[in-house]
Amino acid sequence: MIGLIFGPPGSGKGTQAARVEAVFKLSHLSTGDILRSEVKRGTEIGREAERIMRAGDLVPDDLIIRIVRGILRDPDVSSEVLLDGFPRTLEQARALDGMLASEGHKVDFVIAFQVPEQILVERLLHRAAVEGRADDTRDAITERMHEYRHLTEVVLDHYRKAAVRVIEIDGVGEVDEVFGRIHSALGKVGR
Ligand code: B4P
Repeated sequence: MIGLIFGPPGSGKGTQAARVEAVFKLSHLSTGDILRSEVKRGTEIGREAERIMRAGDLVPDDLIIRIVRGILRDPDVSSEVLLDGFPRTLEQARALDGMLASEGHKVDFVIAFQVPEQILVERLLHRAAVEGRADDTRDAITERMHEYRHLTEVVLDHYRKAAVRVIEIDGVGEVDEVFGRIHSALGKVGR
């Protein structure tokens, strides 16, 4: 079972993925978390990614595809996975489809959040005040929204065209309320 959690920056991907993982027994794999951990450890990948992430840009496709391929090939990683923040470009989506097809799998569902941009910006600025994440500055947020609209949004159409079940979730409201919507929608698809 391979699920994707998809949406613009600040839509609640990481927040809700942790809950979906706990309730539906899927392994949560966040490319953003992986990159932040590489930055923190000062690895070669981290050094390459740090400046790009800080500016709100996407790291190069080949870098992130290499990371995800390595993880999905790891025999210790469960085959029941919830991918958070990946794929973020068409090239990443095609690479993921290829990796899964070579094992006889495909993406089973996409949870896609809808949240107005004004609310996204408010949430990210609030997080900036609380956590001080390097990419939650006003300039970086503007760039992340731009990258989402120009490079990432098309990934959803790619999966719609491939007849993958896309579960649209209204991401506005309390965290528990949003999770309730996901819970009932995933229940209906037999998770
Ligand atoms: P991510 O870590 O994926 O960052 P994000 O889009 O901001 O989502 P996140 O999961 O952290 O936040 P959430 O919406 O849950 O990526 C960071 C960067 O890494 C990217 O910009 C890029 O540079 C790089 N990257 C990662 N993957 C990549 C890839 N595949 N290709 C290339 N580059 C890649 O939450 C946001 C805030 O809203 C939180 O403070 C949360 O508490 C709050 N919130 C959530 N739900 C809420 C609700 N219902 N109500 C109120 N607040 C809520």
